[in-house]
Amino acid sequence: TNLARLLMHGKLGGTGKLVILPVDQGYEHGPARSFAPNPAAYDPHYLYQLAIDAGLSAYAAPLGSLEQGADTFAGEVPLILKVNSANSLSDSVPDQAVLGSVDDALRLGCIGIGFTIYPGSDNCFTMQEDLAELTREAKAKGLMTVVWSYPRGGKVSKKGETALDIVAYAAHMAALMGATIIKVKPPEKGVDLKDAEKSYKDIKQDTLAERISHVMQASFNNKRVVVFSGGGAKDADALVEEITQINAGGGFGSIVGRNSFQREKSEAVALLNRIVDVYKG
Ligand code: FBP
Repeated sequence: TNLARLLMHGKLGGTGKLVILPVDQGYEHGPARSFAPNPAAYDPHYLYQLAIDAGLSAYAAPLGSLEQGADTFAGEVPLILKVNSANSLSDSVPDQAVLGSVDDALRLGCIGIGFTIYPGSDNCFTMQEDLAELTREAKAKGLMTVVWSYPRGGKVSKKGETALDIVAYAAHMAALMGATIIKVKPPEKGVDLKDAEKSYKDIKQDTLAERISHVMQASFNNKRVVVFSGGGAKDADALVEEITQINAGGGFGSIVGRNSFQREKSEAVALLNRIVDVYKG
């Protein structure tokens, strides 16, 4: 029912496709790095209103910012509570602190929780065990889980974080963990794991659409809902072209943070409308 609330909401309601606004970058990258390009976005109310004005499927954020508008905007946009976060001040191995709970999500009327794992990191087993426990509780209480599956550390090279074999592996692990929605980065050409070349020799990967198609294959042959992140600031036409390929490859949608809230409001809504139109076909 909560997944349906998301899939029936906004401009993509009923199409089976989705676009989510995620705003946890203030925590992950720092406030000025995130919001200086468009200072209005320091205000959590602005972010709620952006998701509403653009007719997006859902808005995802950490506890403090969701609490700032959950009453004012009650019922206007499905909410996802991002329950864990990394920060850019720490120099430890890639890790996230769990800062919110399933009960917080219920209290705020959210449809689900969001959780990041860093497969590869020395802390990945603890993160995955935390996710398993929270997923069990979320499902028992009727909430969905959105898993940000971002390989990082361990055998994964810095450049390899977005290599095709690594992204497909990340999506597959999230599927096996029972994620309702899987979030990965758009895959690039090439493999990163030493012994992956052989397995990939017949997998087409020249175009982004082909690479997306393989990620969808790794997600139980298209049976799981997989969405792709927008990444750092990009030219609008380049982002729309990237999303056209994601759609052509069978991706279910996008999570677009910086490329929306770092633009001035009317420009952001215009770009998000173009993205929605791509997914509407
Ligand atoms: P963007 O569209 O801004 O890339 O947001 C997606 C996201 O997953 C955010 O939720 C998160 O803060 C950020 O990217 C993390 O990216 P990274 O770990 O690469 O810094």
